Amino acid sequence: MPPLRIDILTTFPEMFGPAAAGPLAQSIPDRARRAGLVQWHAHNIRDHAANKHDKTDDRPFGGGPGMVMLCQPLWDAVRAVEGQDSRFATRVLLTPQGRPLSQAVVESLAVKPRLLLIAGHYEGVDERVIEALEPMEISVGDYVLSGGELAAMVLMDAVIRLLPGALGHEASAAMDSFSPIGPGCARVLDHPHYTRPREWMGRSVPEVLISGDHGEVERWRLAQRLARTRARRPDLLR
Ligand code: 9D3
Repeated sequence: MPPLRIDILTTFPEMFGPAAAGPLAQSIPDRARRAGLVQWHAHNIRDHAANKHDKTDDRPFGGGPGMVMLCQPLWDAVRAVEGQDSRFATRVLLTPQGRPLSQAVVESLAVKPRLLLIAGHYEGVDERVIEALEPMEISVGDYVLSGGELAAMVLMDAVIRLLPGALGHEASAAMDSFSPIGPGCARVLDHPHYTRPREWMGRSVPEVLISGDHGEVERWRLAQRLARTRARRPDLLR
């Protein structure tokens, strides 16, 4: 299988660093990249600006704060970058107006051959280029970021760890039936975890976990998961 190719279009490509040394060059995404499961490239939208001052944005028609991403540089950047590879690219615009990112969305993206992520530091993108590009529009949650770049990295991390071979054997086996989130999995939070020492600053590990009774342990963990979900995330239980 050829690597998943991810292109990011942004006016701050430096935020992604070199693939081998940027913020995603750690842990699981770095191992996946080194194993040839994924490659990513950050491109500067500014390089495609056809105007005098390499402008990528302008003031909004109708007035108001902030700047609006111009149609032309983004459109030309998408066409140029998509032309670097013959495979179809799934276009994703990171925007506060997008569909909330979920594990189901992440799973749907992890099976694509190519992703084109559009992120920016601007008040918005000219609606006409969104209509022309027809990207999926995705938000990473109901809070305000300074731009879409960190949202793109969140999406990348979530997608990359799902690529076959990205997780160690142990971790991927654990995914199947015990992952607390995602379709096909129980919509419940995880149970608490403990390791050595048995007592720390006067706090003991729950007795059941050192009893050696695996059936009791599983029943206790399930009860903990349900109780925590009821208390912290009742929305997950519908
Ligand atoms: C006053 C209107 N604001 C929209 C909520 C303006 C605005 C704020 C922040 C416009 C863009 C941004 C930059 N954020 C993103 O590009 C972004 C984002 C986010 O802020 N939160 C969650 N997910 C995402 S995905 C992209």
